[in-house]
Amino acid sequence: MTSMNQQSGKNGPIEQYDVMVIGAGVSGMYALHHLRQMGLSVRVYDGASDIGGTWWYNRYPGARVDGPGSPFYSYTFSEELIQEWDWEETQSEQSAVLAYLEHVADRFDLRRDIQFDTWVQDARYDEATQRWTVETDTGVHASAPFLICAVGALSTANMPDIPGIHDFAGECYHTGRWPHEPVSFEGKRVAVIGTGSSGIQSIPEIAREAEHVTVLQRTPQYAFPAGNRPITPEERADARTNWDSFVAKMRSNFGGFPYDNQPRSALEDTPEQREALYEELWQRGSFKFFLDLYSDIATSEEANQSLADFVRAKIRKIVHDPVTAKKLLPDYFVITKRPILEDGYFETFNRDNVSLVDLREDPIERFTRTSVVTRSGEHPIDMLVLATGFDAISGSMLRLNPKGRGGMSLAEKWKDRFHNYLGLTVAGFPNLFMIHGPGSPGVFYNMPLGAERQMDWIGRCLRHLDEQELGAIEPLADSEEAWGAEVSALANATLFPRTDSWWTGANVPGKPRYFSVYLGGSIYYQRIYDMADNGYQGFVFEKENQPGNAEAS
Ligand code: N01
Repeated sequence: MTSMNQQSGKNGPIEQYDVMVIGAGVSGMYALHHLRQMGLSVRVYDGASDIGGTWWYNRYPGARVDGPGSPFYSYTFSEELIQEWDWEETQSEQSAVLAYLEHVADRFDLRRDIQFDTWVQDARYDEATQRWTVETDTGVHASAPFLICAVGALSTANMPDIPGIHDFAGECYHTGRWPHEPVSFEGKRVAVIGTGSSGIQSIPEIAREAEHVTVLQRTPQYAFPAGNRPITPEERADARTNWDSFVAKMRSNFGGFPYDNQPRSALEDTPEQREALYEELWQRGSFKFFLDLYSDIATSEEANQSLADFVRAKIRKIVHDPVTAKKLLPDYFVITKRPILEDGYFETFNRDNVSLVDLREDPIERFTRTSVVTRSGEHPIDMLVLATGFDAISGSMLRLNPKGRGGMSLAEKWKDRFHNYLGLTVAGFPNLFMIHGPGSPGVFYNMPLGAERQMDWIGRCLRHLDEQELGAIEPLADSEEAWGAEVSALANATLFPRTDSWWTGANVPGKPRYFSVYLGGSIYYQRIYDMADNGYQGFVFEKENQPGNAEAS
């Protein structure tokens, strides 16, 4: 393999690398480190001004890890990182996670190979040279045999298309594109659209400062106590002393966390026993709530109903005004939208300066320069917060829209479904790899660990190509079909596809509607390594510099 050099193209010099990576978030940072360890020349591009990806952009008030928390939402590739980094809280706030990632970037001198403030506008494959070329908005023209898309599963903001929204003359912020400068809510009338994780984390914070907050809710949410607390010195010492065994457990656990999977069905217990378990988990809080639940909450309607009833009763109890409480009651299967951790969200509706609009009965009609108008009337506002989420999982790949064989665009290929193989590769797009793309466990797995494991597989694949003097790898269309069927079969055995959510693409108008996450958890990693061990089953290879000379595997 080559190291970085330059060649001349018709538009000036073309930088040459072994691998180009798009995205300098958690996945792209590890990709860079891993590929460098392999002795490859790597260039990373990111539109942001520094590392961190989602943690660089999502600076809204209240932003915190809302998964199973620190210290297990972190890299595992370097033992030193756990030894030298002091996580303070179980649900670390955005600034703490970003500080950790900055430490990783410093520690491994990552920034020297990352080009920031650089947006990749075009990425296309050249069949004759078996190389990808990219062009950026800063005039960079670069080429490499391999393109790794670490573009983020939750990074393309979903902007609602509501009549008059662009006429609104007050301040307007999307939670996923929050300004770096402080935002003051003091004395302001703020409307928040969206009650997903971002809305539910930010609304209590905004309400503490603002004159008035109007929450515009399309779908009520089940939300669970975050249970954030300081990490004790004993826990920190335990993680440091026993890091290897924690990592081994994370790698074998379904979701990538160091906990035991719960084998018991909810239906084995009496209603009183179930209630007692739910109450215990509710009091403790944290994402561990879902990990310590019964095994069939996401598969049995009856089991699901028992938890849904429990949470609805909690909401009714917390929220004083019965009319508001009723609007906050979700009416779909619990946990079939991404579970949310909250800290004082439901209590916020007991404040005098907070009101709730149920958009299902009182929809937004339009915005004016100074207000939002719903069917029932006008709400004057100074600020609009869009907590409207993301074109998740596939959106950032489609925004990049790479061009593969014959100039075919990914948008064309993914018109009806996000065809891919193993959630890593796409037929017609040789030598392109995705991290946390559709068809992978991505957002259903510990994301830093998942990124490491997918990247390790990609690294091994690149080594295989090099050793075998192969120039290109690409999945067969049949392999994509079979993988897509497996993704859907796993999903259809659960209640998840039966609810509209960003997992199913229902939050973005016009998006293909199906559950595109691989629900096999840690089994996925076994599967992809088995395929590699069996000679990269389902892929087709080309010899180096002999395009068209394909060998099926
Ligand atoms: O986005 P969401 P999010 N009109 O899609 C509503 C991760 N995360 O940014 O439910 C009116 O969940 C939409 O309504 P509905 C986490 O995985 C992590 O909150 O589609 N409303 C919903 O209420 C999370 O799940 C962390 O009917 C509209 C809301 O906007 C994921 O990111 C923190 C609308 C969007 O909720 C996404 O969370 C935050 C419209 N036109 C998030 N369009 C941390 O770990 C959308 N909505 C720190």
